[in-house]
Amino acid sequence: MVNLTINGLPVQAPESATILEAAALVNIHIPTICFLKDINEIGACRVCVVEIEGVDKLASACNNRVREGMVVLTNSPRVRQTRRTNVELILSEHDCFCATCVRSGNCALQKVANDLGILELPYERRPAPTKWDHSFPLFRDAAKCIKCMRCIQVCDKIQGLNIWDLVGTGSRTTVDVSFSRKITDADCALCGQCITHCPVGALRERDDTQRMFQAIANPKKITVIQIAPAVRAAWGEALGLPREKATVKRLVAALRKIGFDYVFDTTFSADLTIMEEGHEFLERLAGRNDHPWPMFTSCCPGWVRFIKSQYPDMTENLSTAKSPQQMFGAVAKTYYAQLLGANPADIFSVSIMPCVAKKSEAELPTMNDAEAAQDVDLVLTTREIVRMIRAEKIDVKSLEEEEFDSPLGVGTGAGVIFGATGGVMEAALRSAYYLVTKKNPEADAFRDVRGMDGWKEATFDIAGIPVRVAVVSGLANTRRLMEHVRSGKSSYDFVEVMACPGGCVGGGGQPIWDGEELASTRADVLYGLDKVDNLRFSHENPSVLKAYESFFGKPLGHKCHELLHTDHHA
Ligand code: HC0
Ligand code: SF4
Repeated sequence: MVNLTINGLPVQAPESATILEAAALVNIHIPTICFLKDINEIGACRVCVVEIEGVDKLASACNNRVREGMVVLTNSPRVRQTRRTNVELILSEHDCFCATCVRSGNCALQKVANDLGILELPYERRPAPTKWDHSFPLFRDAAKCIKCMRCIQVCDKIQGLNIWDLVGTGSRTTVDVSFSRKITDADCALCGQCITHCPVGALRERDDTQRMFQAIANPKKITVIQIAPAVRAAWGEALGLPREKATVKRLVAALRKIGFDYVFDTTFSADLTIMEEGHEFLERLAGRNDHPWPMFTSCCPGWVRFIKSQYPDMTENLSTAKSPQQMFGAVAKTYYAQLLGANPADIFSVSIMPCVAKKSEAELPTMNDAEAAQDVDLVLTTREIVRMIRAEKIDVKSLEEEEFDSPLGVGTGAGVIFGATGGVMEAALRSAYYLVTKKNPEADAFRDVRGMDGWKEATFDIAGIPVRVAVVSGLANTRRLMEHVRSGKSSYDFVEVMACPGGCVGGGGQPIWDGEELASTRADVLYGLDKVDNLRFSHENPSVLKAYESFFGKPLGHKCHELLHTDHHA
């Protein structure tokens, strides 16, 4: 421990602490913009400058460590003036049209500028012009970029993809797609982690809310919406709802108020996915087809984009099962259209996802096996549905909970935990065990694959067969695992991969809490829901069983192959 003084207060801090961390110990908060713990500690924005007695230059608090006897001032007149000038200079390079910015009210730069009482912009403003392919699901607005480097660092350190880089020199230095590539050619996985770690509005998803309102207003369209597992753990955050009030049933009520015709649950098709993928795994295990090992899950489109661009030779290892989102879309336009007696072409199938990559998954040419164009017509992120709720001025606090529609609104706890890293694996193992032994395991028997570790391994005994599994999240972790698998250093039977750290709960389409990682808290919500669910096994979902009985036939049967599986090569 070292002893120092900050603003006259004595502080004891660990030797490894930065000035920023030491100040927080005594509730002295130093403003930051570019700082991201363990990811971006470079002092680029120079908003956290402090004065250290005996040192000429002001120092950035985020990346300077404490020393014995240090005397620090965080708000001296010199610090105040320099911090203000630094923020004014950042603003001079930033498009400050806050009224039309998606991050207004949730922007680190806006907050610091407001807090410092900057009411005029003294420097000539030079926002960079912007050019972007507006059909791509991820948008970058160069005029809003403040060159904090967070996107570069997150993509590099957490996702191992290096999509972003610094380009240009001198005053023209800016951030852009690396190696002068277009974003569409850059192997971007579309995980959206750069968006959720951008402190301002320079990165965002393509906004599809206005297309959605148009479809709702079209009397010819029957809007059928599905809610992804992880959305239920996060949608209320940005609307000021306490977690216990932000139930999925209250979201169902809000969606009906907006005007969606039928509100369903992706957990239904998560259970359907387990039936298909579980049978597929057992077929591969029995050597009844010639796929290479291990089998990889295929439900995360960020991961599927990653393997296709980085390890194309291993694409064969992916399960052929479509993701729950896509299975749901196919079911909506076939089985459900039949139940409704509707023309599939009149069904407008929509999903709310915690994910940006899901927008591109829905647009894949291979995802249109249903009779009426794409399986899923439009994908909204959690943030977009929050914006729609706001636009409609729906007072979510006063809404009574409402039930999902039937029959595609029935899902199990196994489907709910899909939204957290390890959840797909756990759900699959619960059902694989049953399919092999004809007995249910203890529902929590496979809990060893839970938790936020980026790479987890376990071996489970299923009727005398040792099944070696791995669960990985975050693409840099995934790359490490892939190299181990490829070189033979690690050997598994079944591997779950989610592109976003912590799984979909930490997805790139979720509400943004600058500098905070909420994946773990949200995962706890999902595991809590599973724990109290009456149904915890996908193979016991009555709606799924009925769908097989009356429409799909057997798992892996002809109709299933046609509608619920895909060719990842195409
Ligand atoms: Fe996920 Fe999914 S769990 S990928 O994170 O498998 O987006 O929540 O909807 O499709 O179910 C996302 C979340 C889903 C799908 C499911 C899977
Ligand atoms: Fe999307 Fe989930 Fe994959 Fe992230 S982990 S890219 S949110 S599907």
